[in-house]
Amino acid sequence: MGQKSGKKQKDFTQLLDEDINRLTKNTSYSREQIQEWHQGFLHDCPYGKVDKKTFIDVYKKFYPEGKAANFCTQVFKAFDSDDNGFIDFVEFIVAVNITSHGDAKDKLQLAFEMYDMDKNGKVISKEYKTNYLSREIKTIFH
Ligand SMILES: [Ca+2]
Repeated sequence: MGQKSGKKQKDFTQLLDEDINRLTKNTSYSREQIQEWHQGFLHDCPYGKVDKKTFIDVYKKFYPEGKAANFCTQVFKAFDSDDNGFIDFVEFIVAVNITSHGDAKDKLQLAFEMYDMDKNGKVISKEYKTNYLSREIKTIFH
């Protein structure tokens, strides 16, 4: 779809074996969990990556009173480890894992639900999410 030829572009929708190996090595998640998250990630992000605008839009739902843009720019930068302007699945999982110290599975799930706004998966109160996420983000930047 109108992609420039000559430069090989990664297909962000594909979860390669090397990606899975990297994630199972660097996180506490199993291969099955990672594949499951990947399915959910693609459901919400069909191109397999999140750009800054989408990311900020999602965050605005948690922080409707403003400050979202500044705040999100920082978080986005932290997640986008190769600085290419997109958060891909591997970056997302690695970043979430970094912010998770004990209860990794629950925290991943919670973070993932940021991208799960349109699905009626689990019911967690908005207030709880907001408090939880702001605490997590403070941890990253302290
Ligand atoms: Ca990136």
